[in-house]
Amino acid sequence: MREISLIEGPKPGDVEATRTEKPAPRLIAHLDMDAFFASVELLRFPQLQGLALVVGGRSKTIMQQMQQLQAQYGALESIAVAQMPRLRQYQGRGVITTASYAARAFGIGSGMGLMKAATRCPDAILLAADFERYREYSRRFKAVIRDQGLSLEDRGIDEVYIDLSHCASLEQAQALSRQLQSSIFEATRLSCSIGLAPNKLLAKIASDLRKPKGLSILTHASIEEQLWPLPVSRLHGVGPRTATKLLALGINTIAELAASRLDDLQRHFGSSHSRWLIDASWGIDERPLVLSSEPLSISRETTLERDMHPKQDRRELGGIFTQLCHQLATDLQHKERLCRVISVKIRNDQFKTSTRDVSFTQATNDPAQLRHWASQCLKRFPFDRRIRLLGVKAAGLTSKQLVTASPVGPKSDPHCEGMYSESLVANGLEQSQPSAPVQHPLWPELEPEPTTPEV
Ligand code: DCP
Ligand code: MG
Repeated sequence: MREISLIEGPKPGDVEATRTEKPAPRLIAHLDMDAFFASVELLRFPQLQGLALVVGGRSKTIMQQMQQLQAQYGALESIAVAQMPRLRQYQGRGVITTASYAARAFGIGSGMGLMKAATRCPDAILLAADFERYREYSRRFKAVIRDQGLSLEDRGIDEVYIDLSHCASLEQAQALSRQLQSSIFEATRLSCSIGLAPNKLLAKIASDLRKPKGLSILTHASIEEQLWPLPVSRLHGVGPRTATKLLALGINTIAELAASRLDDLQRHFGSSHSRWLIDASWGIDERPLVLSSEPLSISRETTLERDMHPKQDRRELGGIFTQLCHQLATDLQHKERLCRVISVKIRNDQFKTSTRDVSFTQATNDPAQLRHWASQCLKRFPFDRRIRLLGVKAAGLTSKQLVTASPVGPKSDPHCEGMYSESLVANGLEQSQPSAPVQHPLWPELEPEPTTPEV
């Protein structure tokens, strides 16, 4: 058997590379389910196997149509394919949550508007999302991994990092990964892809190299051959904005990024972001696994029925915003969590998504408190366009007991202790974009008075 050789490579121009002690070699697996929502749907609609299928949002029309078909045919698997809803029939503003691989061949995929997708693949079958069902399958596949005694970092509904550093060789890790794929398939009838690498950054890229049912290895030895030819956007953390800026600098591939000079990048991206970009291009990532089953954040968001004007639709928006905060508070209370960070997300009519967040020391799950902090974030948006989507997220979660026992007591004025930051978000990847807070006299006018903190 070959010994694992996955030790972090030296950083270019990094003085720390001269240090004598080597970090302990790690072996990390990134496991990602294949076309997750679509695959879960195929389990109950086997007649759609191999066809172009997209899962949309919670369209009432589609759900009613499916209920009628179920009543008519008796069982979901008996429904004639010809009778099922098609993308071309869809009218509305919903987006694709996922598309089957057959549908992706038409150039459609997650995040694309359903009506736009209909122009590319009008005959694709369209199903409404059933999030409760996807969460159940998510629990099941993660349970299979945990039942094998493996430590995992939960990264969301269909992906986890697994620590395989205990494996004596790469071959052993590969065998274990194959076995995991089989066990997950046996338990759920769903397939997944796994990437094996010395760190999370490379493991995440590796799991995407051979989908579906892939098992890929990405070590420092193969960076030149496997990592460098890829476009910079494949680095998890390089969003469309950064990718566009890099392209303007003539940097398209990860190899070009690796060959670029730190001081050149720093003129455009700032110091730590530039350092991160160079490190990432060399496959360097020392982030530890966060081996907790705790949720990292809880969020609520809604795509508005129509694009709303921040001023003219102020009352309606205020009501929707308050409702989101109340729903978020209920979610936190059900999970017995308090939060110390609130973030507000706004997508405008040009699909540009921005977030503003605020952190505070007095953890809370009180709806009025959440609304108060969310309003503080709201004040810092420029509001120069109509609004398409509105979201509120709670992060910095702690359990209620932990906070009660915490030595940090309530501050006399919890509204003066917020720390603010902001970002532009694209495809879920955040890019820091600091700027001065902009005071705005909009929806905060509707803000209810915060109640006394409950802790
Ligand atoms: N998802 C979503 N909205 C997005 C992206 C994804 O609701 N913009 C949901 C649907 C996906 C699931 O999350 O099924 C997992 O996302 P992935 O990016 O892992 O995509 P898939 O699992 O669908 O496909 P792949 O096989 O490429 O992983
Ligand atoms: Mg997936």
